[in-house]
Amino acid sequence: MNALRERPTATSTLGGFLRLLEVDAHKVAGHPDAFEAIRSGALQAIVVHNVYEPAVLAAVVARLERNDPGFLQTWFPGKFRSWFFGRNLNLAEPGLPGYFDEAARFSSHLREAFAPAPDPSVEVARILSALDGGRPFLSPPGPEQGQRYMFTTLRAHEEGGYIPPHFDNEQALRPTYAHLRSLVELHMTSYVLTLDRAGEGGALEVFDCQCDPANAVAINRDGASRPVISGLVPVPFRVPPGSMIILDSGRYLHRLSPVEGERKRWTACSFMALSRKRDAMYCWG
Ligand SMILES: O=C(O)CCC(=O)C(=O)O
Repeated sequence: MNALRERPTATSTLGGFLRLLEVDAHKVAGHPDAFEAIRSGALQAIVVHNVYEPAVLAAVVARLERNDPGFLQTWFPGKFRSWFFGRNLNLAEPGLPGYFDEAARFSSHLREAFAPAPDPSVEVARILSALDGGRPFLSPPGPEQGQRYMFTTLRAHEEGGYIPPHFDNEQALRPTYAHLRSLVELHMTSYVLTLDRAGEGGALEVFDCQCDPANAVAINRDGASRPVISGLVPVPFRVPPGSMIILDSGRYLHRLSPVEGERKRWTACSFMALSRKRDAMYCWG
């Protein structure tokens, strides 16, 4: 018996600016232009429901809670009260020493954590690809033969954990992006797949405040031009376990509101950008 209740497809406008497509994972083949609509600015977000069944995720989260596969654990800056399984490219060492060996181990731990279900580098990639006319979604190649970046990272946000407002396009300036920048276009998007939701809080909040990729880089360089958000009411997403949101997080200012209560918020999250040849979407954590 299929444990999933299929969700109806819907489009809506939230907060007067955010155009959203909601679609069930079984129906994504009917929306091959959805990713292109994000690139063109006609859509800002897509929520895909039923990417994984609840029973699959319950087993995955139980394994993550005891770090059963032996993932590499790394941390957000302390005040964010959150950590990664895997290594976030923003927070890696410039020059990426050891990163590609870690990436190879991460990819087999990820497979193990989701087995017998396909892990996100397969299942999420398949769904994203269907929403982009069949374009492959895969981790970018590293500088040396056989190397690959981490397709994603898994994240745990504890009570009080948050991420302050930012544009993902700002990341292009980081020294750890030196090689990746040569492979991808500037504009980034992201997905966040909910593995387990916090009791309260832990919402991805999106502001009606945008900048194009080149401007995001300028804003990052010049703190004085950071956007003022007082007075803006964000659109909150508390995406249920098994569903994922794809967001134009490069262009739209967003943040993670503080997790409330003891239950951790577990997610898989990747950043994505078109390869310069436009023959793939590269995904990294
Ligand atoms: O976890 C989320 O919902 C947002 C993550 C995010 O904004 C980021 O990592 O840049």
